[in-house]
Formats: sequence, structure tokens, C-alpha cells
Amino acid sequence: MRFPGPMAIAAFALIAAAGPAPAQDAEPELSEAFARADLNGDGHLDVDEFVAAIVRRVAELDADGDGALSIEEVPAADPDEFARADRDDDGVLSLGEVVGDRIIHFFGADASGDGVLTLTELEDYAERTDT
Ligand SMILES: [Ca+2]
Ligand SMILES: [Ca+2]
Ligand SMILES: [Ca+2]
Repeated sequence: MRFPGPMAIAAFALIAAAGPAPAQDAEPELSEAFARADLNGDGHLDVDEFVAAIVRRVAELDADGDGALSIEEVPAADPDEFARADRDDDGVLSLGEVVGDRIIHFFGADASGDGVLTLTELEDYAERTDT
């Protein structure tokens, strides 16, 4: 049995359920995160819904309410991934930095290139990035 790789898990960690995700929970969490992000329930995730999910998730994770995420506020984050996303190197991720980091994965996962993600595209992307 194959599980989505660390990269895919990291890609959607911010829109998945709270707390670190054990590998065996990755697949249910993916569909769960998708359903939560799919605000109008049409089975497609557009860029607006994707960004809205990130914004909601950042607000949830931002324990001290300063509008930015420290590494302590993102327990599931990989330190290397966190450092890469922190473009201005100030040690915290601003909302813009989080969105900028995650949006790449939206387009990476959109295999059909129609600007919306289906759960299948998301799962295939997770498979492709399996390491
Ligand atoms: Ca914060
Ligand atoms: Ca920063
Ligand atoms: Ca698509």
C-alpha cells in the first residue's frame, strides 16, 4: 500500500485537520480537507476556495494572533519546508508567504489545467509526489 509522500502531506498540512498527521491517516485527511475546503460543495476546488481554506487555517493556527505563523504554531510543519516558505527570513510565515508557498501546489495538482481541483487530481498529485 502506498501513502502520499511527505511533500504532498506538507502541501496540504495547512488545510488538513489540526495536529501532526501520521502517514496512515493521510488519505482520509486529504478527502476530509478537500470536503472542508469545497465551500459550495460542487466537488471542485477553485483558487478562491483554496486560498480561503489557507486563510482560515492560518487564523486557526495563529495562537498568538499576530497574523503570522511561527514554527511552534505549525506543529506538523517540516522545518526545511518552513524555512523555504519564509522568504524574508524573519522566522515567521506571513499570510502572503503561506499562500505563495501553497498556491504552487494548487497548480501542480491541476493536471487537467482547468483551474479547479477534483479530489482525484489531489489524490493523483499526492501519489506523484510520493517519495
Ligand atoms: Ca502567530
Ligand atoms: Ca517571513
Ligand atoms: Ca482540474
